[in-house]
Amino acid sequence: MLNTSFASSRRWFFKLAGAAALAPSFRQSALTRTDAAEEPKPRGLPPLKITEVRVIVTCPDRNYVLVKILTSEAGLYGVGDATLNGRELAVAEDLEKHIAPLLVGRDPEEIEDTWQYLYRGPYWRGGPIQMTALAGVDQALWDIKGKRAGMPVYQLLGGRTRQGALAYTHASGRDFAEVEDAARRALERGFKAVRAQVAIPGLEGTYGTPGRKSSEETAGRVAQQSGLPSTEIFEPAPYLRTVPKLFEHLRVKLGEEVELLHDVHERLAPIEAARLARELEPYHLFFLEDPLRPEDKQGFRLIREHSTTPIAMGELFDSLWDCLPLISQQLIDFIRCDLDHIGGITAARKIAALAEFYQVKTAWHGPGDISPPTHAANVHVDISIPNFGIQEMVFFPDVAREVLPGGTTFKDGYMDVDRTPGLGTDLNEEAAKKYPYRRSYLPTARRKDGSMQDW
Ligand code: EZ4
Ligand code: CO
Repeated sequence: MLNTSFASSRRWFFKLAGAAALAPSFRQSALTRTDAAEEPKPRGLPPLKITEVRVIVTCPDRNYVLVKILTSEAGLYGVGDATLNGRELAVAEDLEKHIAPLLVGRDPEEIEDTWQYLYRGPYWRGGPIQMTALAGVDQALWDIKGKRAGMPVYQLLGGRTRQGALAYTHASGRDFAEVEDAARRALERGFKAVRAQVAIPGLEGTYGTPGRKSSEETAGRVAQQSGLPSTEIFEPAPYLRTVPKLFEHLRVKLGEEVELLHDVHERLAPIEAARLARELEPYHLFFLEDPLRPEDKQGFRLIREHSTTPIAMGELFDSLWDCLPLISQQLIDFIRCDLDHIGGITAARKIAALAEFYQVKTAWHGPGDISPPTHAANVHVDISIPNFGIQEMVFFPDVAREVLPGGTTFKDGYMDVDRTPGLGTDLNEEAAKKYPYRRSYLPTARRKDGSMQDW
């Protein structure tokens, strides 16, 4: 409350100070010419306040944490996504117990100031839980601002720079033929770019592949293994032998035109990643995704020194400052932060602007474990910046669309958003109640000798 009254009195203070600064004679003549009829009418929109912050945890096939921010204007609210896979309740508690009380009474239009207040205000800054909570608030505030302006968020960000956002989907399989089939289905659906992942012979479970169940990647796959995390086995040697052969197979069968991508999922050591990037060169990947752990910025230099395969990184980053050395030293070609974990649109537009200076393009994370408002936020940024690269996407199941209607569209390989004011997504709170939270974790991975491995 204190904050709000300060903010509005500050505005009046500037107005009065401005008037007092005018030369007395001018002021005098202005005053004599001013009668009651000319009393300045209030211009622009009336002041706005945040009246309530609702945190909704729901599991329409996967667990999602949503933030709904209500305002003093009847019917005006915003919805943001604050989902952190496997730690959903920690973010929900942070929002409910610590952040909501700070927001009620504030002006929802002051997005940047709210971002700074929630980031620097607690003294303890950053980390995935706080940054995801902040992203949820940030998205909801952009949604409100867009609705209030009667404009889609991409208009507030500067307007369209492109007709749509080139999208990529996932194709995976137990062997090369299954991956090829999945890729062909994606191409039939209109995709121009496909991320390919294959199970590694002799290893139980491989990131991004269907295991023994089916070859269809759906947004709901991981949530079905509720309970405790499963364990997959990873060994770099068979992985490094298999992946180049997969892409040789795909290029032979699918030709040169389709854009192919591969996600290492932070599983390699720098010298292994350098070898893989080099051996993949003949197959001209659009990019090799997340080769190293997020902690290891220096390791990217080794990859760079050995290969011209384009490198993408960032879905595990939770700080703008994580992106800085990789972009400014041109160690990557695509920055692919998650708008739900990096601090929302406010963070993304700064990262994109920084990347523009270094010819780095964006490829925001777009998996099924973040919900439609983040996917919408991705596309609003994608279509309004000059240095967009590509957009990862999934198709949400009907239950998720029932809870979170609206959002992105897909046609002929491109994502888009329509002209709906705000983010263009909504939240059906009644529907959300039908799908209560189910404890669920991402899988973990170990080496054959039982030691811990990045998943
Ligand atoms: O494993 O979002 O590029 N996409 C990915 C995802 C991540 C999940 C983790 O929560 O790497 O599938
Ligand atoms: Co990834």
